[in-house]
Amino acid sequence: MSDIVLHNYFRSSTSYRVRIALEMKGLSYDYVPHHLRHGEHLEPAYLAVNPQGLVPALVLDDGTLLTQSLAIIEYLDEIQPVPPLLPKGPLGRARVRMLAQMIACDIHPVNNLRVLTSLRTLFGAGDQDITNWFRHWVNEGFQPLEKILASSPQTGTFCHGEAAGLADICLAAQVTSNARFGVDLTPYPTITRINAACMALPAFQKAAPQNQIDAE
Ligand SMILES: N[C@@H](CCC(=O)N[C@@H](CS)C(=O)NCC(=O)O)C(=O)O
Repeated sequence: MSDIVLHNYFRSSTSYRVRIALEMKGLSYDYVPHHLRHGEHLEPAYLAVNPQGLVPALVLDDGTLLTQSLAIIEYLDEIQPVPPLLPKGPLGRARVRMLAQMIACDIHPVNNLRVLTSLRTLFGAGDQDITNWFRHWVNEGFQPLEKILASSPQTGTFCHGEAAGLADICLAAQVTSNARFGVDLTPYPTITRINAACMALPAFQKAAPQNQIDAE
């Protein structure tokens, strides 16, 4: 039994973000899967853990609940500062948070399972409509992200310099989800290059959806 319990789902990109951070920090944790497609995250037992009915949720040994992947990752970064997931200076920190939030706040929420499900149930969307919707919102976010990354001298092997951090975690998790919807990455050479650099790192591989106990 670890001090940290992670409620999550192998395919969830926000769960993937937290798993990457845990692996990068070398923190051990108990993995509790909840099958989103089977609606397990909406059952009373899980709502008693996280009333929001979303994964990931981190439960600490004193019972403290933490939700919201970015808040969880920043907490992990503070309790285990090595390797750092944010740069030291205020401007660098703001830039990395900006890049992370372009994905976490402006792409992921509109492509979440419950949104895609509502498109079906409220508006009769079919599989192709859902795929088009998903691709549309990724492209809306990736076009400016590519421009910013490609034009900034602060971009290095990773989103910010030569070490992977919070923005890279969000980028790699989003690119992984994109694959399920066949998003064409050809227009995004910088994002593609950074994703490849991330996926060469053991933490990103170990945390990847296909390597989890609930993978299908
Ligand atoms: N802002 C939250 C989003 C969490 C979230 O939406 N998780 C998704 C999986 S990636 C989920 O639980 N979806 C369930 C649903 O949409 O019904 C975070 O960053 O942790």
